[in-house]
Amino acid sequence: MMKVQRSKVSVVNLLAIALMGLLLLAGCQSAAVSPAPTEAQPTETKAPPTSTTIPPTPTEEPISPMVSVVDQELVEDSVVIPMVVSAEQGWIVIHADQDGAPGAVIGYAPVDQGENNDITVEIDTAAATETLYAMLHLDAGTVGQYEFPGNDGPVMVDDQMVIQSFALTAGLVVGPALSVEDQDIANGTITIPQADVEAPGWVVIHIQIDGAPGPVIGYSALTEGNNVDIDVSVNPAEATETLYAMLHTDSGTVGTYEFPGEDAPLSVGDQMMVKPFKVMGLPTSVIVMDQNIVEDTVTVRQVVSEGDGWIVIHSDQDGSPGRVLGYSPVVDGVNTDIQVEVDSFYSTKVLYAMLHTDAGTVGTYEFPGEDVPLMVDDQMVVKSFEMPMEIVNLYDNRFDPVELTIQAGTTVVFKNLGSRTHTVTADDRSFVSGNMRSGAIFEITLTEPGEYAYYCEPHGDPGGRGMAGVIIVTAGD
Ligand SMILES: [Cu+2]
Repeated sequence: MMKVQRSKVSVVNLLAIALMGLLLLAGCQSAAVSPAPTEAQPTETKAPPTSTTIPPTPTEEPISPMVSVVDQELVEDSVVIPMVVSAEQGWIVIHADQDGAPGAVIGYAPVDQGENNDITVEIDTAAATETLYAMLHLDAGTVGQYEFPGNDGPVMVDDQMVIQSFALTAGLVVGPALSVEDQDIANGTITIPQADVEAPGWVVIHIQIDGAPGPVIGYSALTEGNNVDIDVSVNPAEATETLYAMLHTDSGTVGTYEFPGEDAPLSVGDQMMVKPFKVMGLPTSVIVMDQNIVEDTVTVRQVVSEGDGWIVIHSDQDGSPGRVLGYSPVVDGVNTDIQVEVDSFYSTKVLYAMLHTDAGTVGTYEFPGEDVPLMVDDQMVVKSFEMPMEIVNLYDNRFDPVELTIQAGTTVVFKNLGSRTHTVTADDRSFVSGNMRSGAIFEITLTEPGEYAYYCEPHGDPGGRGMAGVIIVTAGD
């Protein structure tokens, strides 16, 4: 084994010597014939100029502010701006689109001097539009505090804003959203700052009754998506001091407001989209709803008075205000839910609430006398209202009206305005008043459709003879 190894070593040594000789020969040949190694030469030529020009270049070049954007999906209520280059500390501000131009600011984030990458900006998604604008603003006021309107205006380069628009390709859920603001109503227009809907709808203005939305006094159509500064025409004399803006659907005939009907309030979960707001500058006015007299009391919902005065309830006399049934004092300005005690016996189905002055002895109602109706532009300030109940008067010796048609469920009040004693007795005796002296009242509520003949026992007979009448009850709503 040892011998074999030795002989091998000597062979290897010989081969190594021979190879070295060959390499040396080759080296001498290549040096003479082929060109020098390619890598060495450029390094030698480039090195000298680089070393002399590096230090001054970056600091002397001015920074050109720029914003680059990409269309993107809205993720976690934020957008990402890939790159912003700013000459100084500033803000990247996201604007919503308004009529093809930058509108409301919906988010912002600080940027440093120089290049900023992948800036995440949280935005108000309720106010976001499909098209958004990323705009470079200064941070000129208190550093780190976004002041706009104020010191932190847009960065201007050659009189141009540094701005790029981009689109939200997905993730933006439009509405429903609604915002309101307190405002002056004097011009007859209410402005709703914002209403977003997923399909065409309506923004509807309700007055306030019992602390909740009551009758509608105006509405405007909404287009699908984002709606801003929506004007709604209303009659200020019909407006309560607190109004409600409510979103309704446009479910029936599109473009026609149908409520009561198919254009019901829009709900999110179990919640209606409704917001209260206050109005200033209400004109002298009276608001009163149809109502029955309950416990000799009428409620007037709102009186806006010019000076102290009285709200006076009148009965109807041939289509105009007649006998005074009751009154309550009102003060200068807005009065809400005024209870007026009335003499219900002399009430008519139609009643009037009229604003009178308190011109004589203050606090004493003097009419006829000095407390005359308040006149605004030669007009009385008066509102008529109706009692849902029906009235049949008993005279000597007749019923008035003789024939009455009502809907099922309506209350009928019989009042003896005559001097004698009468009765209201159904022919089939389904209702019997008993003796009604002068001034007596008898009430019935008929719920079943049909024809109900009745008579006065002393002065008539069944079958419509003498002092008799009939009530026709139709099916209710
Ligand atoms: Cu009679």
